[in-house]
Amino acid sequence: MIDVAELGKFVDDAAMSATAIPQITEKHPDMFVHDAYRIQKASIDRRLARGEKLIGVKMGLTSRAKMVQVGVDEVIWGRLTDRMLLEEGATLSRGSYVHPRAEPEIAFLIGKPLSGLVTAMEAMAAVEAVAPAIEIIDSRYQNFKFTLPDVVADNSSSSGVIVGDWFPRETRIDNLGIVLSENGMPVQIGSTAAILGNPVRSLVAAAKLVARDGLVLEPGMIVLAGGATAAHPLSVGATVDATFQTLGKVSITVAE
Ligand code: OOG
Ligand code: MG
Repeated sequence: MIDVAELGKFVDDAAMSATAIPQITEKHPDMFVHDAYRIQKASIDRRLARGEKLIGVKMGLTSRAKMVQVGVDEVIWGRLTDRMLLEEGATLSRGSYVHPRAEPEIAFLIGKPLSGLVTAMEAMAAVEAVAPAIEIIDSRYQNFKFTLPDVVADNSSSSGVIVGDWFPRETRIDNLGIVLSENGMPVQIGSTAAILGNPVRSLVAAAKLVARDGLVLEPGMIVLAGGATAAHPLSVGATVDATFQTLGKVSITVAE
């Protein structure tokens, strides 16, 4: 039997103390993805009860590069809270994470309520603005190893979000070159087209998946479309920049 509340506390405690934990499926090999989403919600409800605010959702494993990197080939989602927001150019503390990685992403700012089965045009009509972004992911599992239900229970590794300048909804985001650099050296090169062919498809998927949990993407919420390249590990002393064709740069520096 899966104890949703207890496992929600297990992943929440791991995130709060930056402690690596064994995969839940070691003890519960028969855990369903459906149970994992209930654990995710239980862990985030604990954060909300402590005063954090839900600010949006992140999509994950929406590019081939990401699926290959973690060995899970299904699109997943997680919840973002205000505590995960970092300022553009901020310095993060390596010690607050287990094994953080950076991913170049596209962020959508929701302008009108969005949920359920929608077309790409309907999804874009609900968007207020788009921006370049970096997501900091930090699986709480030992060695960054997990199965599909494990990663879903661990809020799809959500850990930090840095959003760059916002651009109007009409701005092209379908095939923009991206260079992810560490201390000026390119470490990942890609295109926003790697995100399901076009990041808007990730927003369509977000609307569909959150609806299953009775959630609506509300005005003011952020949706992260998923990493366009493999994620890059963050080490102390690194300044990581994601530069997007026409959208500019987002950066983060890592201290002890
Ligand atoms: C799972 C989260 C994936 C993305 O953008 O694909 C993700 C992980 O790789 O830990 O955030
Ligand atoms: Mg991501």
